[in-house]
Amino acid sequence: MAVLDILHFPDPRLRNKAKPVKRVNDRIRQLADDMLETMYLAKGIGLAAVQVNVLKRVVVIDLSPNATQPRVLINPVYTVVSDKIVGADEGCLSVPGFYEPVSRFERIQVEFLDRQGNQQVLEADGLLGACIQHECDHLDGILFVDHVSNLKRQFIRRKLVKRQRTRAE
Ligand code: GNR
Ligand code: NI
Repeated sequence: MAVLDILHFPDPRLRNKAKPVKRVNDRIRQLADDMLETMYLAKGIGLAAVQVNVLKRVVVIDLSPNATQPRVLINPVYTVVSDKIVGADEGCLSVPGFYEPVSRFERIQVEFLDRQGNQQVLEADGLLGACIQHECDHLDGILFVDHVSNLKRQFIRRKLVKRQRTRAE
């Protein structure tokens, strides 16, 4: 296992698009395990491979309070079950310290490969539904700050650039 470095907004590498996984092998399983370890250490509920600069369509999620329900979603694709829009505060490990309301579809169905490479289907709403939409965005180079106003995004960008400058000194 290994802890990976998480990229921070506005790092341009967060805009890269991930490629589908062709075969779920031990390398992919190792990546998923490393991503879970990284996510747990950072106290997040989800992580997409693009955030650790790996351009593969791999997502890990665990909403349980005690890190007991790790989910691995490979090549996730969701369809909208309820196109009602709901808003809830979101944060992101790549945008540390900022939380803003984001509009998402109320209920989705997601198809993906699990860590054995078996096809799975899951319906989700609430926090899990929002988290899956947030992670699928990452795989296409989209961040939650793209869903808030330009003013708020520029504000967050400036604060993070400033913080990264003082960290680098
Ligand atoms: O830890 C996270 N919390 C969260 C809260 C609401 C909606 C989405 C998320 S995902 C985020 C972790 C992260 O950055 N995943 O990409
Ligand atoms: Ni995120």
